[in-house]
Order: sequence, then structure tokens, then C-alpha cells
Amino acid sequence: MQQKHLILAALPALACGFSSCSKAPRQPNILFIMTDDHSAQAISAYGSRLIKTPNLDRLADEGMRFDNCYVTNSISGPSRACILTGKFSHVNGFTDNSQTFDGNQVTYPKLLQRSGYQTALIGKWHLNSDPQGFDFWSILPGQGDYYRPEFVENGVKKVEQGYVTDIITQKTISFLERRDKSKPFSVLCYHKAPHRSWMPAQRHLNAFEHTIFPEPENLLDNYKNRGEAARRQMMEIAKHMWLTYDLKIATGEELDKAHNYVALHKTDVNKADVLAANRQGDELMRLKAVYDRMSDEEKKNWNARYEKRWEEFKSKKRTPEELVKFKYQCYMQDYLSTILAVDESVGEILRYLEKTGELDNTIVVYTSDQGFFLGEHGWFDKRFMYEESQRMPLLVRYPAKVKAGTTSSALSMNVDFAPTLLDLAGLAVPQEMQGASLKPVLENNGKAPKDWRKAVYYHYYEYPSWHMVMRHYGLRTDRYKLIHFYNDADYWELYDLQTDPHEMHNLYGQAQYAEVQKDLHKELENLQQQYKDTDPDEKQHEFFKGVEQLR
Ligand code: SGN
Ligand code: CA
Repeated sequence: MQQKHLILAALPALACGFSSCSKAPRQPNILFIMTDDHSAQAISAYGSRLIKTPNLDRLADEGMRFDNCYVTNSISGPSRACILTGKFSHVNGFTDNSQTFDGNQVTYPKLLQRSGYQTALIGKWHLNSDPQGFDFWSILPGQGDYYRPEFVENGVKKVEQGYVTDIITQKTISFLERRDKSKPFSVLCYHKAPHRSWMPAQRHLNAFEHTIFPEPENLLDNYKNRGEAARRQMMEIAKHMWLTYDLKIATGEELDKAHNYVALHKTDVNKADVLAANRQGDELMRLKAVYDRMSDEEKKNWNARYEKRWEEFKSKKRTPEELVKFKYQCYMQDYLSTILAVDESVGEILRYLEKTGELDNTIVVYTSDQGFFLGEHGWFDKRFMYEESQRMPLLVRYPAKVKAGTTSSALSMNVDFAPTLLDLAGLAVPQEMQGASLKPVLENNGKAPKDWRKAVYYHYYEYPSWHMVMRHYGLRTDRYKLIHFYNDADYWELYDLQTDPHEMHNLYGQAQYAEVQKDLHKELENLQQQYKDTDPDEKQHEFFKGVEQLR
């Protein structure tokens, strides 16, 4: 099957004896742009009340916006592994950020490369093993840094001057410039932004200085009517967002005087270190470590900006409620500032493709590794199967197949991306991939085929760890969500998203939902059978079970 496609793909090139042949259709290029923690609430194409993202909106205007795309395990490494393999975490083996990805698995970039694509990966990788299946790769080690970041490029370390988003953009364009133009390309442009600790580019330091952002209506959530996981997490803006490290409330003088930094931010999956860091209040040291990556000139601008925040913070006493509101505003200023550079990056790469005549033969995908809480439930971070964290933005521009300005409400998942891209490239989708191709949805103005799935599946494992979100699994249909928290708890939650879109009232066990509940349990069992997550409450999973190696 695969060979047949290879021969077909080669035909136009063989027949090319005259000039019009240079326009002959061939496999499409693929540009897959992914950010880290960019929630749909911060994209104007999704109706953001917070920010304008004109270049992302262009992708939506000229392509398709998916409104019901969901991550299957809301955290970085796991989501990235699902995207590459088209398989759920319990099958690809990367269940939490402390794992090492088995790079010998079948991934869609490998299959593209084998079929004649030139492949590249640039930016945040976060899978703890060297990338495989790329002709060129230049990755940030671990989480990477915003300023003067280190990259590992085809195995060789190098530190780059400047701001991470801009460097990733430049590396992407320079790969496109020097690539082998006789081949289609597949480029993964994986940004670090807008990941914590939300450090803006110099040109955006003051972008939102005077903006007052609307607050989510559940910013002051008290976690009543929900189970203990919602109460026991450690991701509250009020209690767990750090004034110094996260919100940069420090003076240049304090930072210059701070010494004895221990490299705690490099050990971020080690709970003991993190808790110790919390206790020791070494926030200033953590801030200093990232601050010290800036040049003297950059530090000067930085201090001019954040000393004003420091003064504002010191200027009055605040009640706990006022403090949450103040912190929320600072959080939004910084988080959204980092997105300005991402939006510019998308614009620059689109313009480059346009200028070189490749844009319309390129499938451009924009997504994020998961969603993120922007103050909803009083939270930052993700992990939970609640909407803001589970939902992923997904924009696809590909005029050959996708009508401009369309939207889709088809229930889709990150495990669908690999099958979709292989399918669009005319390649066979390996049986072992668990996602479904979205090609029919893309080709049919966003409408799902009749026999499309009725629910998406979810399973989160990283506990105990950062932010202390308990393990859970569940499903989401177009209307309901059923969740089971386990491992350090054992209870269920049920939400009716039509009557309770912000998931504030757990309806599990209520008589009037008995029928719905029964059906959801049945559907959950079906999904667990289908996706082979048949022992979901098991603490230790047998990793790599059923993983087929590339022969
Ligand atoms: C870091 C962050 C956490 C975050 C994890 C995982 N802490 O450890 O807040 O949840 O990354 O994020 S930080 O103080 O070091 O920024 S993920 O997106 O990479 O999974
Ligand atoms: Ca992430």
C-alpha cells in the first residue's frame, strides 16, 4: 500500500519535461506549528475577550477552526507523544513528564520521511530522548529558556542570542530556505511560549501595562459541589502562583544581590526538590537564573518595566480577594505578551511561504500541546479534564481541501493528528494508530461522517507531582462529561455542559441524571475496550505493551 503511494507520488516528477510541470501537484508540504500551554481563550478566532491574534485569525479565516478538539492527557510530554504516534499514553508508554519516549516507535514524521519528505523539528521537544525521523532537528533541552536559550542541534549544543520565539521562527525559515526543494517538507515548529514563567520579548514588555482584563466569572471559585481533587490541587493563583518568580515582582538591585542559585528549575519533575524550593522560598533565585540570561541592555528594560509592578504591589495593602485580582492582571499581562510574539511568528512564516509560492500547497496546522486555565476556577496550569485544560485550539489551512472560514464541531483528539496528516499526504495509516483521520471532516466543510465517534477519551497520570492534580480518566460527549478520580481517591464527577459550561456542579449520583449516567458509564467501558485501556485504575502500567517497532 505504502509503496503504491510512493510510486504515485513520484509520477509527476518523472513526467516533468516541460515548464508547466513545475506546478504539477505533488504531496503537500506540512507546517505544524505548536505552542506550549496556549488556550483557545487567548486566540481571537475563538472569540477571545483578552487578546487580538490577527495572524492566527488568518489561519481560521482561510481555513478551518475546530471547536471540539481535545487532548487525551493534558500535559506536555504525553500530549507530544500522542501527537507523534497517534496512540494514547498507555500504549505509547509516555504517561507523564518523567518518562523517556521510546523513539523506536512508529511516528508520522518517520513515515513521511520514508515516503520522500524532508523533515525537520525546531523548538520544544520535551520527550527526554533524541528525536528520530528528522533530517534536521534543533531542540530546546527540557523546558528551554526564554532568553539566550540553549539548543541541541542534530546532537550538538549551542547557545543562541535573543528571544526564544524569534529564534525558533528564524530557524524554521532558514530550514525552509536551504531545504532540498525537490522534496515536500514536513516541519514541526514547536514554540516554548506561552509556558510558565511567561517572559515576554523585549519589544512586548510594556504591551499590556495599562490594560485591565475581564475576569473569568469563577476566578474566586470555592470548589464547593466538586470532589476533593478540585480542592487539593496546588495551582491556585491565590496560593500557588509566586509573586517573585511568576510575576517578576523584584528590583534589579535585589536580583543583582541574590546569590547561591541551585539549579532547581532544571529538576522540575522531582517533587521533593519542588516542595523544598517552595519551603525555602528560593523564588528570587529561580527568577535570577532566568533573568541572568539577559544582556545588560535587556535587564535595564526589564527592570524599568517590572520595578513599576514592584512599586504598585508595595503601594497598598490588599485583602486576599484583591490580591488574587491583582495577581490575575499581572498573570494575563505576561502570559498574553508572550503570545504576541507567537502571533508575529505565525505571520512571518506564512508570509515567507506566500513569497516563495508554497503557501497553498502547504497544510498549515496551528495547535497547542494542551489548553490552560487563565484564571477559571482561580487556576493557572492544566492537567484537569475540565474544559479550559482539555480543549485544544486547532486551526488548519489547506485551500486544496479545506474551505476558507469553516468551523467544525466534530469531536476530535490529539491522537487524530498523525492519521490525518498521513492521510492528507496520501499515505496509508498504520493499523496500530488509534486516532482517526480528520480528512473527511476537512473535506466536508467540518461535518463529521455519520459513523463518527460520540465521545473523546481522557486519562491523566502525573501525580503526585507539580500542582498535585490527582489521577483521573473519563469521557466527554458533545454534552456531558464523566470523570473518575482514582489512585489517591475514588469518586466520580458528572457535568452537563449545556446547563453548566463552567463545570461548577458535580451531578454524579443525582436521580434525574441516572439514565444519562448509566449510558455514559457504558460508553466509557466501550472506549476503554476500544482503546485498550482496560485496567485504568492500575497504578503502574505495563509500558510499551503492544508497541510495534519500525522494521
Ligand atoms: C514546569 C512548571 C509547572 C508546569 C510543568 C509542566 N513549573 O515544571 O508549572 O506544570 O512545567 O508543564 S516552572 O516553575 O518550572 O515553570 S508542561 O507544559 O511542560 O507539561
Ligand atoms: Ca504544555
